Amino acid sequence: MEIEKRSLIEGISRRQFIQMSTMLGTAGLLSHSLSSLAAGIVNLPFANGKRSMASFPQKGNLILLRTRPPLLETPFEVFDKGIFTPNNLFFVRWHLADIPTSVDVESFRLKVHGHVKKPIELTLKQLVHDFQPVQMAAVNQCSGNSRGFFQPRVSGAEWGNGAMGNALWTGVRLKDVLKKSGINPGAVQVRFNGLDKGVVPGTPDYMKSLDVDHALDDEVIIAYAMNGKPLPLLNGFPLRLIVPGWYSTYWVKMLSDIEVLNKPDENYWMTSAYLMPATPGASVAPGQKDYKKIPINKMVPRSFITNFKDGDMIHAERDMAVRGIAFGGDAGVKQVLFSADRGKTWKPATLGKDYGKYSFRQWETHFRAGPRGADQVLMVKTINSHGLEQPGRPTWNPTGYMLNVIEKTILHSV
Ligand SMILES: Nc1nc2c(c(=O)[nH]1)N[C@H]1C(S)=C(S)[C@@H](COP(=O)(O)O)O[C@H]1N2
Ligand SMILES: [Mo]
Repeated sequence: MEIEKRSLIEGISRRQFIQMSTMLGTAGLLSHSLSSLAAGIVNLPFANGKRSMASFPQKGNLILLRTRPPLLETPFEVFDKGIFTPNNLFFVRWHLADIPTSVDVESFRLKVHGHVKKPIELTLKQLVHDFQPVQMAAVNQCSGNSRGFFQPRVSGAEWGNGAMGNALWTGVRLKDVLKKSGINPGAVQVRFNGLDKGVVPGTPDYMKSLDVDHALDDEVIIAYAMNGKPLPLLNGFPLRLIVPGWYSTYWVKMLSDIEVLNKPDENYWMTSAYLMPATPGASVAPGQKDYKKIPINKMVPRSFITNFKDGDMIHAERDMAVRGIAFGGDAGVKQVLFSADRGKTWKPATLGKDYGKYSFRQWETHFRAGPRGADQVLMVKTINSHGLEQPGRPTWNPTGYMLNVIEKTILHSV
C-alpha cells in the first residue's frame, strides 16, 4: 500500500509538470484545443445534432458541444469497449469559464471550515497518507445527459447519451475528513466549492451542498484518483467529490473548500439551478407551471445497446449476439430485460461481472435476425434492486433532466 501511495504522489507531481508545459493559460488552452480540432464530424441522432470532434489537453477525441467553458461528450462507441470509461475519453462539463489550467500540488490545500470544532487545511500528501484509502466504481452522469432527445426540445446543453462515464475512484471518505475537523451540533448541510470561477463579475460561484447525514455516510468520497491515475485536469484534478448514485452536479471538481453550514444552503446552484419537478418520474406536461420543484438527487436506472446503433444493417435470419451496459441509478442492477420484437416479449440478459451497485454492468444475449427487408426493433430495460424499472414513455421537464426511457434501436435485415 505504501508503494502504491508513493507512486500516486509521484504521478501527481509528474502530472503537474505536464500541465505546466502544455497549458499556457486559458488562451493557451483555447488555441490548443482549436488547433487540434480533428477533422471528424459526428451526427447525434436528433435535429441540429451535427458536432465536431475536439481534443483538449489530456483528453482524446471527444464530441465538442462548447469550447469555453468546455462541454465535451464521450462518443458512444467507447461504451462498447469496456465497463470503465478511459480517463482521456471521459466526458467533460464545466459551468464557469475561469478554470485553473494548472494546480500546484505542493501549495494546494483542502480547507474544512464553518460550523466545525476546528477548521483544518489538508495537503494532498496528508489526504493520501493520513486517511484510510477507499475505492469505488461509480457512474458519473450529468443530470442533462440525453437532453438532445427531449421532445419538445428544451434549452440547455444538447447532449446525446455520452454525458456519462464509469470509473474506479480512489480517495478518502468525506466522513473521515469531516471527523478530523469535528462537526458542531446543529450542522444541517455541508457545502462543496472548487477552484473554478466565473469570468463575469457577480457570477454565482459553483457550489453544491449535501445534507449532513448524507455527507457522513460511508459512501461519499473525496477522490484523488480515477481508474488508478490522477484525475485529468478537466475532470477535476487534484480532488473531486464522488456522490455515488447521485447526479454529477454534486460531484464537485477541483474541490478545495468544504464548509459545514448550520442552515440550508441558499446559493444559486442549490435553489435556482438543478431543480426537478417533484412529480412521478420527474415529468410534467410541456407548458405546465404549477408544480413543486426540488433539488435533483438520485439517478434512475438506464440501459443501452452498445454493439449496434440505430439504422445498422444485419444479415437476415441469423443468430446475432447483442450486448450493452446498464446501471441501476442509486441501486444495483437486478435484471436487464431484452426484446427483439418491439417490446412484445422480453427475456433476461446475462449479466457481466459485478463491480458494485453504482457501476456500469455489462449485459449480453442473443436474438434471431428477421427476414430480409424487415425492420427489427431492439429494446432493453433495467430493473434496479429497489424494483424501479425504466419507463416506456420519455421523461419530460423543461430543464431536460433525467431521461431514462427504454431505448429502441432499429436494425434492417438484408
Ligand atoms: N467545480 C465544478 N465541479 C463540477 C461542475 C462545475 O461546473 N464546477 N459541474 C458539475 C456537473 S453539472 C457535471 S455534469 C460534472 C461533470 O463531470 P466531468 O466533467 O468530470 O465529466 O461535474 C460537476 N462538478
Ligand atoms: Mo451536469
